[in-house]
Amino acid sequence: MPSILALLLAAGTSLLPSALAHSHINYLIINGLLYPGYDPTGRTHNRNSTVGWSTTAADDGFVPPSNYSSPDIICHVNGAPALAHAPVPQGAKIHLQWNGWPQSHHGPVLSYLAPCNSATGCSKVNKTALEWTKIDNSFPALVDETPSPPGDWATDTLIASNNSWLVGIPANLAPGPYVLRHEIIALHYANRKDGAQNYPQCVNLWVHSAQGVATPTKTLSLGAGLGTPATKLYKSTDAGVAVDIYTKLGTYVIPGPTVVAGVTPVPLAQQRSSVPTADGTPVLVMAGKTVPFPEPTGR
Ligand SMILES: *[C@@H]1O[C@H](CO)[C@@H](O)[C@H](O)[C@H]1NC(C)=O
Ligand SMILES: *[C@@H]1O[C@H](CO)[C@@H](O)[C@H](O)[C@H]1NC(C)=O
Ligand SMILES: *[C@@H]1O[C@H](CO)[C@@H](O)[C@H](O)[C@H]1NC(C)=O
Ligand SMILES: *[C@@H]1O[C@H](CO)[C@@H](O)[C@H](O)[C@H]1NC(C)=O
Ligand SMILES: [Cu+2]
Repeated sequence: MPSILALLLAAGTSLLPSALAHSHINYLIINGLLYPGYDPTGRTHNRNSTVGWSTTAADDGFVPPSNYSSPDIICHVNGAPALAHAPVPQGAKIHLQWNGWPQSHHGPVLSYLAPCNSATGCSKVNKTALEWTKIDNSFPALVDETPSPPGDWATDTLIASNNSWLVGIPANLAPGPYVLRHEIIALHYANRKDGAQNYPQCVNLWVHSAQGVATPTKTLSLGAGLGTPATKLYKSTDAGVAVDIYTKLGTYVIPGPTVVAGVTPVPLAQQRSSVPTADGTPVLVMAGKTVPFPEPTGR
């Protein structure tokens, strides 16, 4: 598909189907433990063991800039909270496994956290009220334009990492329930009106203190005015959204707010060494309680 797309782009045609191969997060791995994501394309889910938010994006499609102020930009089309949370120690690196990614769909890879501020977690959270803080912007998203644009982007690193991304949870993040909003912005059509494509994916996490690690001196508390509602993250006129990646850019302005002070994303160079193994028995957090992992269905 990428080569056909490249040919069609080169020919300047507008006869492309609107829904080419897209993707979702199939699963995540935290310290060797695997948690199922939500597959909108028809897999049967045991909602008790799925930490990925459900969506109705059955075509694995995207949210366009014209919908940046719609609730669909929060956690994808009709996004609804997962019941379960993956427990994650402060400072852990989370491996997010996308179900493939088309090479032509160059762009940045972004990650945000929003606290749920509830003893029962995120399963009933009001998504419009979530305040998002950026913890990763894939800096630099545009890696190399040689020998010719569009060149090498964060998505090319993601593809080279078996379609995965490593997100570091800040070591000093206040324990509790959070939604992780992970997103790719594909820019292959961003030179057209309303052409950028946002692929947001949400998963529930329950952050706890890491055993055997000194308590961080300064706790990172998110939300309460520090974060941004997802419907206010981007504008269709943003320099990093309305952009022609087929001309030489030199630099690229990553959309959205900057990464919160004191948090260092996993560098691009370390993304590629991310080949995880998953062989442990995970537990989940449901309504604030740690529970055994139910039999997953249709993994
Ligand atoms: C999900 O959990 C609820 C509450 O514990 C239980 O009643 C229900 O049977 C579970 N469903 C599945 C499919 O495991
Ligand atoms: C944008 O949002 C509107 C209103 O919710 C919806 O009807 C439309 O399908 C959305 N467009 C896309 C491409 O998702
Ligand atoms: C959800 O949050 C939004 C934004 O804060 C608010 O306007 C709305 O009333 C809330 N909805 C419910 C059902 O509480
Ligand atoms: C690459 O990802 C696929 C799922 O898309 C997975 O089945 C496979 O085990 C992964 N390979 C490695 C080396 O992690
Ligand atoms: Cu596509």
